[in-house]
Amino acid sequence: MASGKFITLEGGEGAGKSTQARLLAERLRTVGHGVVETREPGGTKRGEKIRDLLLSGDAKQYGQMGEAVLFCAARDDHVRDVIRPALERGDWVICDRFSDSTVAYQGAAGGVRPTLIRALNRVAVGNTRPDLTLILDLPPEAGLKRAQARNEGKAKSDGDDEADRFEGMEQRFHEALRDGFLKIAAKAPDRCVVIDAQQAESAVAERIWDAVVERLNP
Ligand code: Z5A
Repeated sequence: MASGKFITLEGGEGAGKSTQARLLAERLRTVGHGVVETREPGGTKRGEKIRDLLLSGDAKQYGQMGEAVLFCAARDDHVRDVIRPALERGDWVICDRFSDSTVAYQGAAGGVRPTLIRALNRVAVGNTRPDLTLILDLPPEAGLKRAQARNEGKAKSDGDDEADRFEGMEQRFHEALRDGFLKIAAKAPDRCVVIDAQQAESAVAERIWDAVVERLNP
C-alpha cells in the first residue's frame, strides 16, 4: 500500500544525523516531495514522554532489557501514528534513528540478546521497514567531541549542560556501538549505506544525496 519512501539515519553520538536529516529533507522538498522529518525515541507526544524518561537516565533502573522495551514501545506508537500514515499519503519520511539503534545500543553495546531485540523490533515495526538506512560512521572520540561542543554551546544559551544517558557511557561502549552499526550495514547491504561522517558537512550531504539518488531515484 505504502507509496512514499522511508529513510533512516543511524550512527553514534555526534555523527551529524540531525544536521544531515535536515539537509536531506530540504533537498527532497526542492525536487517536489512531501517530507516528514521525525526522530526516535519520540516523534509523537506519547513517544516524547518515553524519550524524557530514557534520556534523563530515569529508566536506567529497569536495565538494558527494560530500556529496549521502552524504546520499542515508543517506536510502535511512532510507526502507527506518524510513519505509516505519512508513507501511505505518499510522503517521504526521514527518521533520525530507528530500529537499528536498538540493535546497536541495547544489543551490540548493551548486551541484550539479539533474538529478543529482533522480536521487539518485529512487533514495533511490522512491515514498515526503511527503504534506505544511512549509517554515519566516525571514530567515537570525534563524535563525542562534537556532541560535547554542541552541548556546551547549548548550555550557554539555556543553562543545561548535562550529557544525556548514552553520551556519558565509557569508551568501550562507544566502540562496541560503532562495530554494531558496521555489522548491521554488512548484513543488509541492499538497505544500508555507510557514509564517512568525518568529512565536512557539505561533503557528507553530497555523499548522502548520491546514495539517495542511486538507491531511490527521487
Ligand atoms: N537510543 C537507543 O539507545 N536506542 C534506540 O532504540 C534509540 C535511541 C532509537 C537519542 O539521543 C539517544 O537514544 C541516543 C541513542 C539512544 N544516544 N545518545 N546519546 P539524541 O537524539 O539526543 O542524540 P543522538 O541521536 O545521539 O544524536 P546526537 O549525538 O545529538 O548527534 P547527531 O544528531 O548525530 O549530530 P548533530 O546534532 O547533527 O551534530 C552534532 C554537532 O556536530 C553539531 O554541533 C553539528 O553542528 C556538528 N556537526 C555535524 N556535522 C558535522 C561535520 N560534518 N563536521 C563537523 N561538525 C559537524
